[in-house]
Amino acid sequence: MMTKDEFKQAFLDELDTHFSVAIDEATDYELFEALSAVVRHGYSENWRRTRTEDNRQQTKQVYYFSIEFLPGTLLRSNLLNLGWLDQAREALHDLKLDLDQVALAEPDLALGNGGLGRLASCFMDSLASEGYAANGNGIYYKYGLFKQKFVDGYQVEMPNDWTKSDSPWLVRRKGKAALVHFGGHYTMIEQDGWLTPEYEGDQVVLAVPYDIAVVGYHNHVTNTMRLWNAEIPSEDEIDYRTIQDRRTIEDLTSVLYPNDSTYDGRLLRLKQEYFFVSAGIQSILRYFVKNNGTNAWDQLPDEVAIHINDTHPAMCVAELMRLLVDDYRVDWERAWQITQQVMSYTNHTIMAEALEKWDVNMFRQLLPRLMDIITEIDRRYAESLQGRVDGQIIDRTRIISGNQVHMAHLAIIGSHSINGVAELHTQLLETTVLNDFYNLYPDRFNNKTNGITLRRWLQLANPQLSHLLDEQLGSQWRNDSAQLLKLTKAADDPKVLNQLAKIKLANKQKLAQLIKQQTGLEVDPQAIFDVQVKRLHAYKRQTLKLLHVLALYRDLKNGIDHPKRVVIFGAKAAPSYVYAKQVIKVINEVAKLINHDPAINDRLKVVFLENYGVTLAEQIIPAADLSEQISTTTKEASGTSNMKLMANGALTIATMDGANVEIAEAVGDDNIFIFGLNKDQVNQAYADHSYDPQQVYNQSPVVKSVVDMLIDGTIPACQAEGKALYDSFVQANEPFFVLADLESYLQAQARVETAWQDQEAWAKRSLINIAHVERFDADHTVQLYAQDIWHLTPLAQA
Ligand code: GL4
Repeated sequence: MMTKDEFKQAFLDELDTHFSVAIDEATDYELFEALSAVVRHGYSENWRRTRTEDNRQQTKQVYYFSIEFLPGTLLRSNLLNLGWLDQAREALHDLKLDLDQVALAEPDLALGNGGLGRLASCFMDSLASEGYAANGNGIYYKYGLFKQKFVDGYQVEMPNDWTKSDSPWLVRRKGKAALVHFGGHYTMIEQDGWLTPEYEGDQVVLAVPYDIAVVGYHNHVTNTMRLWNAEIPSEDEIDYRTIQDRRTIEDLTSVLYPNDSTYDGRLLRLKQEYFFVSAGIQSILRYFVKNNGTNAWDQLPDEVAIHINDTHPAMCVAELMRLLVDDYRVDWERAWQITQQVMSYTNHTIMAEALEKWDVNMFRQLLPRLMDIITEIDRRYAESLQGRVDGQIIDRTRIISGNQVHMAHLAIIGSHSINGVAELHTQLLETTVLNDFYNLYPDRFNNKTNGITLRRWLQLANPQLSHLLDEQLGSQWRNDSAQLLKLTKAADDPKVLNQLAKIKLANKQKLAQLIKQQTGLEVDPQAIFDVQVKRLHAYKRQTLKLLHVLALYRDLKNGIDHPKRVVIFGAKAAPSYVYAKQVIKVINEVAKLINHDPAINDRLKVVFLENYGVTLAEQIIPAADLSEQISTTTKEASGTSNMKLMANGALTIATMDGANVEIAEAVGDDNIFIFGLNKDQVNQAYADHSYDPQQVYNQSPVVKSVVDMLIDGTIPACQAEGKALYDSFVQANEPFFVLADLESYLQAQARVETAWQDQEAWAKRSLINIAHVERFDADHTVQLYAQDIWHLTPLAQA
């Protein structure tokens, strides 16, 4: 344990050692670095010991392969998990410093796009906290997710050169580097009776790991997240003398999600995928061989689980086969059995564009040996089913067909477990997208509904609410979220409800300050804070929210009153996603119009905060009254902002999509606002093309009057974009059912307004939401993965 005074001394010592400055001369970043040095001392022994304990106990470990991670900032979460947060806060306070202020100097680690990457980081935190030996395996991108700015209402992307700030959390481990080979060609030669590939003309890249400690909560366990950087092998330096040459290697890990609209962009992405897969698997096998020698391969599944997070790391299947067969000379059949036992795969979306397929020729050129291994896996797969099932099923499920490599098929065929991320999503996988595979291998399919780490999303983001929970429940809920259910006992206690309302108001005041700082806008903390934060995508329907805003504006202009509301958006659009960028432009122009219209008199404000990311989410979410989860039913695999907002007492307005279904089940109909088409109606409309948006538009005066505002000159400065949105809504077979759901959505919003009138009843609903978030605690989710899929037992703690 560390006392406040010890912490203070350690901090001052670090400041002195690193920068030779006194507190009042130090910059915020220097203060942050000194703090992080104290924190590193706090976990370094645990980090080393976790590794040696894993080794000594021969604990089975999971390797979570993910092309994205979104850890955000680590200072306060490491302090929390070490059990030092309060002492650090007080020590800094004594020194006239504010920990939260200093913590703002830390840039977000943003090596992912959105929900998928953030889920990976929540899981890392939960796995360490539950005492599992778990390793993240990903890419050390030089440029993280772009920084978003708005210029004239348009999104502009700025490079995020995060490595410039020398993150104190990363440890470069050159000694653990691996070589990854691309291109060239090979011939099989016989060596001691074994056919072995001999390569020629290939390019060799050095993969150097940067490790980040993942500190478990109050349990002395510290795991590793390993990010691989592409470098020039030192023996090849001579061949890479020009900057141009060096770039061919260094560019490999430069950018997160290269633009895939060009051949070169796609090739680069494929290279990135193989790069971190090969380096990761080589390092796993090296460690295994060090401990077990080269004759104990049957034990591999007892010591190693490899998880394929979405299709990007699906090559894990083929790469493990390649290394076992080519390098370690394991028979194909035996290697295949081992591979299937080791691998498991999570599918994160039913959107077709995310089920990756690669052109066979491109694949072969970049990875000739791997292509042949995949061809052999595919041949044996087809052969094993021949005569047992309908030939068409074989054709539809093969890995290679139509001159393409189907990565999801590779992941499924090579894994013993395939899971979706919410009950509805898994059911849709089983009955539609992956139905053939489900019929072939029903036992491999299972659901693991997503979860969030309540340490970051409740304890750190909302200290006041956490304090109230301590008062009501004792502090046990911090270790065991099931305790939160006991909060329902206080659902009718006016004192508790009042405290809850006060905390929400205080959080809203804080957010109002941030909004003022960043946009210059004044917003009233007494208004409904209505929040939609997530990536910008047609299926997530920020457009529906926009149409609601327009409806409110029209009403207010016509003297029809509504409760005061502040609508808050946070969303990045993919740089090449034209439609999403048009939506941003229109929202920004609508915001400008409404916020400056004196007739509105502050009854409605629209705030689009720039550069949404983990840290901004931590500031917005605790201040939300209403959580917008309004995707087209069947399209959002799970969602996780829905869970974060719920944890902070926001009420949800939602379609019955993704994990919203389970949230509704947990809180009950009275405590959520559900609207819109259900899954059967949506699927029916897809099947028989019965959705006719033009008809909805013509028949509903409400719909027509709102949608027309996009093209009748109401909104200045975005004629083209307004028209683009309008056209998208009325086009034949419009796939996101915006107009179909609009009236139902407006009615649900009317129910929200009625509910808002009774503040105590609102607070009661809020309390019930908080109590039931225990169902979406990632600690629980990873336990289920560990038991059902990876077969891990927690480390016996030393
Ligand atoms: C996503 C889903 O879209 C999202 O619903 C889900 O919560 C998340 C984590 O499972 O995965 N799939 C992809 S691709 N990106 C996501 O955010």
